[in-house]
Amino acid sequence: MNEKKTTVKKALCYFCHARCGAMITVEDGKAVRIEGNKDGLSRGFLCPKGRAAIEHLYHPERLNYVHKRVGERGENKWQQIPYDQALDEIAEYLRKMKQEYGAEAMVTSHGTFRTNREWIEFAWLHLFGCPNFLNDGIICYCNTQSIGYASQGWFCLFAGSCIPGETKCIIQWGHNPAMSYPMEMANTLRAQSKGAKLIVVDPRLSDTASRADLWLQIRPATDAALGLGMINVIINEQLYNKGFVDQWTVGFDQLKERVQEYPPEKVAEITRIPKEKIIEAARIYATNTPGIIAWGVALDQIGRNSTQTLRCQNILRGLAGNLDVRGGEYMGFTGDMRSVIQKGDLECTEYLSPEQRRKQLGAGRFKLQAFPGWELMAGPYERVWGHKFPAYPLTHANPMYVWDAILHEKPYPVKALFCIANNALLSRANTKRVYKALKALDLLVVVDYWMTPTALLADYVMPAADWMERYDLDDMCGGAIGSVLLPSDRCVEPLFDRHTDYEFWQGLALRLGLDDKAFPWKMSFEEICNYRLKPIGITFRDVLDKGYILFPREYKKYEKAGFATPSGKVELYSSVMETLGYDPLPHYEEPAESHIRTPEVAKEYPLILTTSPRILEFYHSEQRQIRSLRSRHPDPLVQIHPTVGEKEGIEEGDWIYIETQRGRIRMRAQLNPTLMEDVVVTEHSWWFPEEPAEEPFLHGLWISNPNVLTVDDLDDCDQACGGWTNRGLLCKVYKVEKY
Ligand SMILES: Nc1nc2c(c(=O)[nH]1)N[C@H]1C(S)=C(S)[C@@H](COP(=O)(O)OP(=O)(O)OC[C@H]3O[C@@H](n4cnc5c(=O)[nH]c(N)nc54)[C@H](O)[C@@H]3O)O[C@H]1N2
Ligand SMILES: Nc1nc2c(c(=O)[nH]1)N[C@H]1C(S)=C(S)[C@@H](COP(=O)(O)OP(=O)(O)OC[C@H]3O[C@@H](n4cnc5c(=O)[nH]c(N)nc54)[C@H](O)[C@@H]3O)O[C@H]1N2
Ligand code: SF4
Ligand SMILES: [Mo]
Repeated sequence: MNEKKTTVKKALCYFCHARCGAMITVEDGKAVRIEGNKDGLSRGFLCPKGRAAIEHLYHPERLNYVHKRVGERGENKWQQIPYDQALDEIAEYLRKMKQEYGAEAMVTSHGTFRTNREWIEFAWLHLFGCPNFLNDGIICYCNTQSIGYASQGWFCLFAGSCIPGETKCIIQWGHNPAMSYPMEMANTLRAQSKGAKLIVVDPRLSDTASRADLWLQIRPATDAALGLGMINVIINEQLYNKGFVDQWTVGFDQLKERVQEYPPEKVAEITRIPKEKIIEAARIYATNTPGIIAWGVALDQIGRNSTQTLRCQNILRGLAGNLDVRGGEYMGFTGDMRSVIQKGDLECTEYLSPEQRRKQLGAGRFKLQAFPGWELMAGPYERVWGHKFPAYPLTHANPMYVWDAILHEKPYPVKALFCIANNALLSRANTKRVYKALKALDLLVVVDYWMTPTALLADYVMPAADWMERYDLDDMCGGAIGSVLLPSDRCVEPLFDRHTDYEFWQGLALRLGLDDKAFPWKMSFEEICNYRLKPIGITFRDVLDKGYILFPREYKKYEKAGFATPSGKVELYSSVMETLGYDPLPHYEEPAESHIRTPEVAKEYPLILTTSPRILEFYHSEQRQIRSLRSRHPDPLVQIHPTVGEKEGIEEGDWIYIETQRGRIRMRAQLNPTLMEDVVVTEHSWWFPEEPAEEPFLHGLWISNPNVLTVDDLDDCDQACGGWTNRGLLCKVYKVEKY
């Protein structure tokens, strides 16, 4: 009998941002076992999603071949064609489209960072001449990044910054890492057990809040007021780091004047957090240094208060002197990592003409996270960090403008949309409008693992290879960006006609003749990794052999080169915001819908809706097909207070409707006595692969998808970045009598 050929491959799990290390046993070319990599940064940890990766790889419903539409859009009638033929046809379409309408008539659409691919796609778009990259980053972390660059020339991230034993205070603000980043949670608790104070800001007692030393139960979407109140206390009680503030910040006096408008009593009224707790939180944060304010996605999703809250957080960090100190907020590239060719260096942004940049959809209104902001911040970044200023987290077209351009050809027609690693019908606000726009397209291409609701509307559905079928070299989230390199090996050859996302763009680039320009399109992905590493004299394989490279950290780098802002200092008063025409100091605004701003709406819809919390078993709309995961969490859940249950005759587990002015969905009720009485918390991204595919069902798109409820009016968006409001809307709930 022949012996089986067995190898063990070292890869990274890409089912969330944590990038846990995995060891995959491969027998005769087939992956048979997965375990956590004990020698990796994640110390052997794998959550249930990671452990289901083999089920995911070989799942019978995975897309294995290109599906080309033959029936009406949404009819679920397809022809199977070879991948190369599909690329030929799409390239031909793009050539004609560019001639007739210009390169800006296409848009690419993304969810969250799943592959190491966004920068490659930027290179592609810039060489093609298109400014329209659309990304859920607008409501997820990219605000944090752009505002961080504007305020102090870098953005703050928990991973890699928190050092148990040295970090003295952690604020988890609108963030529940117990579900969303288990390793971050473990590190938070480790730091707490070594003396750090843990403050959690959340309208409900989340798993993270239940471990807090101080829980601030906040009215949804009023977080900017809390930030301003804490700054007020820290300044008025003179708790700030005077040496740092005098030497390294600008705008202290204007800030001091502004925050006098936000005394703790007033902030208590706005946020519903008792005044004493606001004062206590400010004192704890300012006197327990070094400390960290972790990023939380809630703050990216509170519309008009998003940029304002994130500005406050950066100001708090500056006032406390927590920036770029050990155990505080680590920033920037260090050591040899400075010499590695960064993703931003390869984005070919300089090939996109100023004329094309100005066509970016929405950039005339929401300027900070688009080319106008990028252009202002690029100079200081390049001066301090010595690399090209990345476009990928910062230059976004705005979805609402994109839908308008598709539906009304305003300000110009958009004909083609490419959804890559994005289930747009589930992720974007106001699903009805997104649906209309997708239906009106000339060309919709979806690159995915599954036939999702979004894919069902496509002209071409391209099967994607997953992380076990591709290589990667990452520099995020396992540690701090700027000081770590994490490699991921290909465990098995791509199955069937699946291709990597890189091969998708490479195939189109070569067909469209983009390879005569700056990006090395003829290289394989592994060769590009080697190219990036060449300046430090190692190869991708060397990094794989080592497992990862953690570059030694340096702190207080600003003492040598200043901060990467226009003034070279931490800008408490932001010159970038001012130049773009926004308030250079933070302020508070009532949420889009509330008892105070829209009392007439509150009469019919008296409850406050937040559509959020992450579920350990699922990544957004993914994994609903994976039996081992779905069996642990079969139905969508909505949390309500027991008093609401009593009033509406709702019991635990009942199906209930959640309704806003825009529509209604149903979920199963969970009675949660720790909620504020009038707050309703839904899960998000629910669809049902087991429901019929063809229209009008689209795999249950309309049943439990909370984006049927969310709002996409431009006036309700964050005015600097364009993020819409998923948290802090008005709703009502009532029982589904028959289901
Ligand atoms: N109401 C409400 N809406 C929200 C949120 C919320 O809290 N409330 N959260 C928002 C946030 S923060 C985000 S980041 C977005 C997330 O939105 P998305 O990132 O769009 O998330 P998914 O819905 O999981 O869709 C991703 C799709 O990509 C596919 N995929 C996964 N990996 C790969 C890959 O490597 N290559 C390719 N080609 N495909 C891949 C998956 O199968 C899936 O169909 O949702 C946003 N929408
Ligand atoms: N298992 C799993 N992990 C994930 C994901 C996933 O889908 N599944 N998604 C990934 C992605 S893309 C993201 S963006 C992160 C997000 O991860 P988190 O930042 O942890 O996001 P959420 O769990 O949506 O919300 C965090 C907390 O915000 C609270 N909250 C709701 N509204 C408000 C408000 O107005 N103010 C405040 N202060 N708090 C509020 C909620 O009650 C919740 O406990 O998770 C990532 N990790
Ligand atoms: S925490 Fe994230 S990276 Fe780690 S195993 Fe789970 S899904 Fe994968
Ligand atoms: Mo996200």
